[in-house]
Amino acid sequence: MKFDTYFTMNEDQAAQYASQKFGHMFEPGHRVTCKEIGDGNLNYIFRITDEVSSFSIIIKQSGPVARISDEFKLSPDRNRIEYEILKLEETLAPGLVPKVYAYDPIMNCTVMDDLSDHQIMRKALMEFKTFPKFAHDISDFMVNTLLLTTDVVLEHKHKKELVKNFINPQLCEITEDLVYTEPFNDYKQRNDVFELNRAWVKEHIYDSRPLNLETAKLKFEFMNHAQALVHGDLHTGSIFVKEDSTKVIDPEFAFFGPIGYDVGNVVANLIFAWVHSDAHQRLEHKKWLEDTLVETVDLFIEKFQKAWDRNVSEVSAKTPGFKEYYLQMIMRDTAGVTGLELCRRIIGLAHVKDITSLKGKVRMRAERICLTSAIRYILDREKYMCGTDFLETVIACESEFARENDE
Ligand code: SR1
Ligand code: MG
Repeated sequence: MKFDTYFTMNEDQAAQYASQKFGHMFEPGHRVTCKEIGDGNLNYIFRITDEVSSFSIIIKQSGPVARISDEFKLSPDRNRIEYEILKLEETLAPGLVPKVYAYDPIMNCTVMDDLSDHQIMRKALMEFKTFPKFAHDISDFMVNTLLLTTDVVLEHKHKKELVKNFINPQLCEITEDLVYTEPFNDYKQRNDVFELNRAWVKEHIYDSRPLNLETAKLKFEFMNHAQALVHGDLHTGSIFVKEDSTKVIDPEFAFFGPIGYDVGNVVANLIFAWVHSDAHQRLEHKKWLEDTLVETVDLFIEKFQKAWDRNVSEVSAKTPGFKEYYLQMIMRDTAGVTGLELCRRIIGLAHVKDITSLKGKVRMRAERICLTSAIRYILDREKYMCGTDFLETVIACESEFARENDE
């Protein structure tokens, strides 16, 4: 096999491919085995291990359709986007992304570090683990990859070149459909709503004119506000963690969009972990998540302001008051996206295990706390200025649910 024509590989073929194309990365006399370990919605992840030295690498291959459903036809060029972005992010946020070694535009594969000493954060949080460095690391990652790719920092023509290079229409279309459109009207009839909340969702989400109007506004902001190079899918399934390390993976949805898209995804996914810990009565873990949520938002704001003062030289951006205006816009978008992500993972096609692992009334309650919070984040998004503002909403919605249901 020459691997000079694209096809999607099985484990044996991936092992052969690794030996033939990337044999130089292993010791002489290596004998590689391969296991497909992907559990995401889109790609194939092959772990290639040398049985002699135990050294391993990851080969990520993108297929022509999504794993979750072949309704989604996708250009395998997303692999190039991912490779180039990981390279760029390593320069902007050193140590916070996996190292990438090669990209093969024929087989649509990227070769990168095996992070098997880390764990996917969603899974780790569902096992009630805590990560003391997380808020520091993720706020560093966001400030550095986001502020430093805006045109308040970059030379304007250079920034426009980057916008062109990372135009990502198919993956953006998935987000436009799955995050911004379908959860609010089910117009493609592929939402998947938990039975005990179906009537509630119809009344409070599908039939809410104010919510439909505000989410339409947010959708066109997402499509038209080329503010910074966003990761585009920064949920806890895109973050690897261990006690002293955080690595952000999977930037294939990246494009120039609103900064709040990334920050809001992080906040919403901490809230999913929070309702999960609450459902299991793991109150200490729940408290750690509350502190982490507040700290993540507040550190983001604090570091963003400091990085702004260090890096911004653009003449208009230096106008007194502009930094505060800009940050307020980011917080408003963050609140909107927090609400959108909470809705879409509960109502839409692509769910999260924090919620789907819960059963019966426990799941119904967790979903309702998320959804009532989501509505507030979206409708009142101008009011969110700091971490505590975000936390107060979920706590208020939890209390209201308890009152209304005589708990
Ligand atoms: C068809 S892809 C569904 C979801 O999986 C990805 O991780 C993104 O979050 C996308 O929305
Ligand atoms: Mg992904």
